[in-house]
Amino acid sequence: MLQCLRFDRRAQQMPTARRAAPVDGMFLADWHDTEDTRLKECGMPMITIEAEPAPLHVDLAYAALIIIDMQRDFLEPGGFGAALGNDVSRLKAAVEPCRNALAACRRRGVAVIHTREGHRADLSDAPRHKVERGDPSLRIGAPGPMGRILVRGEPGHDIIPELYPISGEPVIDKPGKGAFYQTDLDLVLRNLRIDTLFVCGVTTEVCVNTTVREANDRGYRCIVLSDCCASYFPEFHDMGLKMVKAQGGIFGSVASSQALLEGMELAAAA
Ligand code: TIU
Repeated sequence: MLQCLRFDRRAQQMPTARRAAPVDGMFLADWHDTEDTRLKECGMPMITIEAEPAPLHVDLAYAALIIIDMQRDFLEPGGFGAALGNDVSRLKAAVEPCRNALAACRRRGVAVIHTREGHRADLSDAPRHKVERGDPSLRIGAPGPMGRILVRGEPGHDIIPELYPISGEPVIDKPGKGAFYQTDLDLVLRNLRIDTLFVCGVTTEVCVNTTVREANDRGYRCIVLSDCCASYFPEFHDMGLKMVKAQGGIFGSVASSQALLEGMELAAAA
């Protein structure tokens, strides 16, 4: 009974055209309306989040936290990030803010999705020009201290312990930089009736930016959590965020993890 009351109230507050994003001609919020198991999470309110270029109202029932590629291969020495010549310690700054955002979303029942970049063991899904970059002894598929570089199932491919997925959190394995390319992410989001993504992960200008652009073109609203993202190049991190929020939010919005947490706390206290 509670579930129905809650759903009715939200439906009254938000006309379909505003609460739903069109995907392949379908409105997300119309997706199996009557059998939505996520509406069992009665503690998910409407929040206001201080974001750039403008504050946003977000219904957490239709939002997901997506954590992009927080894998050992990018964050720890000896992995793919290091093989590309990068100082992997630069990515550590995002871990604690991500952990806080993840904990808050888990507490409130907000959907959480993780992604991992990597390839099949036979590299049949790895484009030749991607594999052939850099020092041959450090390429994708080469042996390293965390197993074969950027290969699925190897220790380096896995998500760092601090942000490890728990039961019920989908993990999307992707062969490219964008999380929608050759994956079932769009299908998973549609089935969860998600229209807004809080985006975290690494690196800001590569996989985060590519995913945000893909999501934007598919009708999802992206809110990039600035301190939950990081780059090997601080200037690319800054520019990557600027590119998202420029021109009135051409690809989405940018907010701090603190803004998300405060938005949740204010809504919970109201
Ligand atoms: N190299 C780099 O900055 N990033 C990647 O190769 N993948 C992701 O961003 N995940």
